[in-house]
Amino acid sequence: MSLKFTYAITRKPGKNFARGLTSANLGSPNYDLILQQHISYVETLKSIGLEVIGLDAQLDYPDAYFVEDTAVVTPDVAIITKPGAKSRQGEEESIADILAPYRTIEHIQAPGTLDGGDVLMIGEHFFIGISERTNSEGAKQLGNILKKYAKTGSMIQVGAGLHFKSSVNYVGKNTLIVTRDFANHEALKAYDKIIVNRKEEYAANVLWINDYLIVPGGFPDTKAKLKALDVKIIELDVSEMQKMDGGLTCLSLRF
Ligand code: CIR
Repeated sequence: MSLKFTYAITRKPGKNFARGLTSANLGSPNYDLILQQHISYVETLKSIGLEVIGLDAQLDYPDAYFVEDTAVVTPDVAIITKPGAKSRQGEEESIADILAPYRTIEHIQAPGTLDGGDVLMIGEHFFIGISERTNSEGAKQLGNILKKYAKTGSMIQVGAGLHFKSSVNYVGKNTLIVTRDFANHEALKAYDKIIVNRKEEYAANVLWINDYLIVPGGFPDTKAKLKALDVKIIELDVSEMQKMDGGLTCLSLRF
């Protein structure tokens, strides 16, 4: 199972990005530094062969550079989400126009809510996290849309952490990187696991893309564990995104 991505959509953080939602308590984020980190992220995606569709900042929506939450893109269809946080509802509207030339468009409808950060695609199957942002109605609608396109979906409770992908990600070779909470989860038993230690839980959010693994800088224990996978690892500093509860996967839509 190795899906090759061609495009990535990203959005520049706005000057007011620090007004976005956060529970991180890691101090105040710096605008110049987040811009630098965002440029490095975009350059990295380009360096591994992706065509990047870079969007301007959306000042009405300080969290809008976390574009992953606005859509779920499969090889056949782009499902435009209904973000669960009130302050983010509306971010998804402009994304539908960007994706329309590439995919059939479907929509999650109210009262369903769904954030892309809760959806993990592994080949033909999609795990859909039920979280503070994604409700079971939104997850059910996504499951029904996926079925139309011959894909399967299953729901999984997120518990701690903002999104499902804050805690669980696919890293190739039938392997997941997971926080301790998901280490023995029945629904994930078909996969081998790399378990991050309690102090490095943030590092469960890694981005597996075209045989590269992009990992957040500053998590040596997790990096050492991932090295055993024998994949090409690229480390990126995303400290300012972490301060806003976001990470590597949230910063792009890959398709
Ligand atoms: C939020 O709370 O919505 C943003 N500050 C962070 C979103 C991170 N997105 C993601 O994990 N997919």
